[in-house]
Amino acid sequence: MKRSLIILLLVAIGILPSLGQDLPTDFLSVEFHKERRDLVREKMPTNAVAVFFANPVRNRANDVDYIYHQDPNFYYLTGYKEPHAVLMIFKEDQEGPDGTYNEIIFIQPRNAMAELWTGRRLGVGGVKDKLKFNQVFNNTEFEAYNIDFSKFDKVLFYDFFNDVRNTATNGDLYDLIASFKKKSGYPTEGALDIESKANNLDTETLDQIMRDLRGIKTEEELDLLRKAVDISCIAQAEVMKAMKPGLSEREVQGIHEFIFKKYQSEYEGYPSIVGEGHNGCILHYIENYKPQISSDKMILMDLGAEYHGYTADVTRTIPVDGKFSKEEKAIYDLVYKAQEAAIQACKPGVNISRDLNNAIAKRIINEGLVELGIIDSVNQRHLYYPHGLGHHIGLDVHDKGNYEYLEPNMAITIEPGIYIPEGANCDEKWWGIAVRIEDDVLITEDGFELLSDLAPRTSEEIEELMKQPSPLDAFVLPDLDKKE
Ligand SMILES: [Mn+2]
Repeated sequence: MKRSLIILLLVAIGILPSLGQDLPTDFLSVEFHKERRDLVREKMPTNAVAVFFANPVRNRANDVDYIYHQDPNFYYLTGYKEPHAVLMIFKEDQEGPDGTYNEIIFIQPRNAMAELWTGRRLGVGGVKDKLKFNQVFNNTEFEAYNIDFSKFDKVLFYDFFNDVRNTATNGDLYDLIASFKKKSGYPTEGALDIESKANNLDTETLDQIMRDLRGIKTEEELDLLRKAVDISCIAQAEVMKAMKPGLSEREVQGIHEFIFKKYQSEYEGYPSIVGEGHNGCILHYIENYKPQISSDKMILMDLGAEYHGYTADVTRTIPVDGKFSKEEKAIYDLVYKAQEAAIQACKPGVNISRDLNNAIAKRIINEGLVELGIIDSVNQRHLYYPHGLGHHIGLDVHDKGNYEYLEPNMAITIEPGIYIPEGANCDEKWWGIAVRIEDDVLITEDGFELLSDLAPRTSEEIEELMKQPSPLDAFVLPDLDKKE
């Protein structure tokens, strides 16, 4: 114990080399991040600077914070995973005391005491060495950093939400934002007004640049995304084997998330949604509170592993007892039919909303609902399919990307659903049936590639897989109530 504590201390103050050898090595490369910054610079207007801030630290309660997650734009451009940092990318070369530069980053300083508690920091040396930035300073130096923002035609940044805590530490994100506002002439009270928008402050252009870039995935990104999707699908398949009446929604969530972690996924890309029966009608049901799921219901499971920043988004809906009832199968097969048709139509040039949803998925669902007698006409307004068909995935589960038309190397979801709540205006045999099938699709030069093919999709394949035993069948824990 004592020895390990001393080692920890030595590492924390930088005397020992970092213990990095046993860490994963398949993160995005330094070259990737640099190339992305060069592409931002290329897309910037002339005589402009782009300013990116790290994500804030979020407090959970008292002295416990939520696990820190870097702002995806910031991570995409730097690889830096720590808070309290600001990055500036200049369109044109700038002259400084140490020569010419076109980017500069301010990061949180090393601090032996803080690192002992919360983990290693890269510090200025680490950012130079590992992330290959030349101009690196501690965030405490930003306030005194001499920059005349008024000389630029455009100062590009994302507007602020005024939700950042001012901590006792000098140079924290609150201070960085305050210094930037002061230096750039941003109004000290409230948000940006029309008047200041008339000057060189621009809070719109940067997001379009980031959408253009992040919406098209590189091979390096796709390696990570494929991994996240494969892991999520393997989890869905394993849960199909392990599913049985009496499990709790949370336990089902736990099986998925255990498998994510078994494959070294750091996080879930979004709060896991596991809803039995009518709970599936709540689109973002994350309470997952039902203690015992019933044999006569379906369970909707929408979960995504996040692997090295990239998140999958896969949904399967399965019968708890392994066999779809007649009504469940009718709705399931209809959603599948709509989804499969939309997937098959994925290719460059098409529009998700107009060409894939309205012309295909929605039409098929409405025609099917008429056939089943659930609605009267294909044009009837209803809320059984109330959401969009799909979205980009990547560093964000609802990733940045353009939606005008699909292009090669875009990664999107296709996720139609039908949700019939209790008391709906149709035969009550349909009540409580909620189905979503969500798959992840890569757009290729001439069509698409289904990324999420490791989890069965058709009702027949699902029933077949659910017959298989699971190693979890034998996993029995002591009963808490029986404790002496
Ligand atoms: Mn989704």
